[in-house]
Amino acid sequence: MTRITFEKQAQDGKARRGVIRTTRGDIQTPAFMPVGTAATVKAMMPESVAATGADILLGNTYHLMLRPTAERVAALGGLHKFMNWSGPILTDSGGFQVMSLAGLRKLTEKGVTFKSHIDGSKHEITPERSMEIQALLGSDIVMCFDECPALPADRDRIASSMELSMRWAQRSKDAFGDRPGHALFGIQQGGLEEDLRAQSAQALREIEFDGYAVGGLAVGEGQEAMFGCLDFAPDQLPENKPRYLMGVGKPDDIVGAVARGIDMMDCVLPSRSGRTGQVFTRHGVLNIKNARHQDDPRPLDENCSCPACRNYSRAYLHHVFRSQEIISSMLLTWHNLHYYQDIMSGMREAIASGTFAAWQSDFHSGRAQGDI
Ligand code: PRF
Ligand code: ZN
Repeated sequence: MTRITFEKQAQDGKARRGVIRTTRGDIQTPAFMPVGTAATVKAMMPESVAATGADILLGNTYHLMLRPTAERVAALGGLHKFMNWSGPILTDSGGFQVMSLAGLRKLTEKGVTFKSHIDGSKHEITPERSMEIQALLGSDIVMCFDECPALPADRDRIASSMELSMRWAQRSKDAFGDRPGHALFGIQQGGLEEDLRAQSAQALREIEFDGYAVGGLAVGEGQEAMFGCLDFAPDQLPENKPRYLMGVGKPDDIVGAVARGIDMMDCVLPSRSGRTGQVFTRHGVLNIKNARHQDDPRPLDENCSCPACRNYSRAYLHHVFRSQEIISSMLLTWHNLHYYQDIMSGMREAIASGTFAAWQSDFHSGRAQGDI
């Protein structure tokens, strides 16, 4: 098989259930992609990440180009071999991470120059260089190089940024070339404006991509505004290709995005929160640091089948968190990733059986707003 394909198997309202077939394995959608920024999902062995139910990981151009460098990863056999993950990998293109992490940045028509957040050294990413790095890494799903303004921003700023991203999308496609077995995804921009989103979608459809991302959301606008945009943005993208919402989100953001026609998402939240003691459960969010857990023999979530919930009490997890033991990050990350994948498989089953609305109201009922 030489092409990455998407097959939509069922639809319930706007929610879609499908499968993306790659040479490294199938991705069941809606899919949640754990973030493995620096060639590791922090605190997790790759086989443990797979055991949570993840079909695909996300990696980052920005981090890997700085350390250990894309050339070194390529010389060592590519990112899959380097990090011992044999499933598909999607890589982000770098621009978004430059804007959020790098010091001293300069944006031109050509690309972006910046200083490394690690050692202050100077680097440049252009659409062409981003394609080259992602090819060196051996990424299965390559993202276009784009620019993402923080919100709120002036309409003029959002429009000119979107237009630049569309010129970069064409340059990304030209530089990507024809690489059987590897996919290139375009990224829609345009802030919260329906007409700018439509223009962006039209430009991307003309270039033609293997999949389409909704970029530029979850950058400070809040859930209500994000959902407002997701009420029209996914509909502007091709119906027969995967739609990926970048960098989202909390469990209720993910459910709301799938309800609006999104097929793929990624977020650091479940893994990062695992390291800071924030635990996601079907009843709401729990902070294991809280002293009220110190004598509690119950598991985090009695309905969860992850190792943290099967084998350990809240009291133990509280103790190892307070003692800064490494197993705390391992167990809480495992639980959070397992919970996220439970949500995804629950949604996939509900969409397939035409019961997504009921699943959604069940998901929202009995969830506390504050700490549980
Ligand atoms: N573009 C890219 N990566 C991203 C985003 C984007 O707009 C976002 C926005 N939520 C997260 N990651 N390339
Ligand atoms: Zn669990």
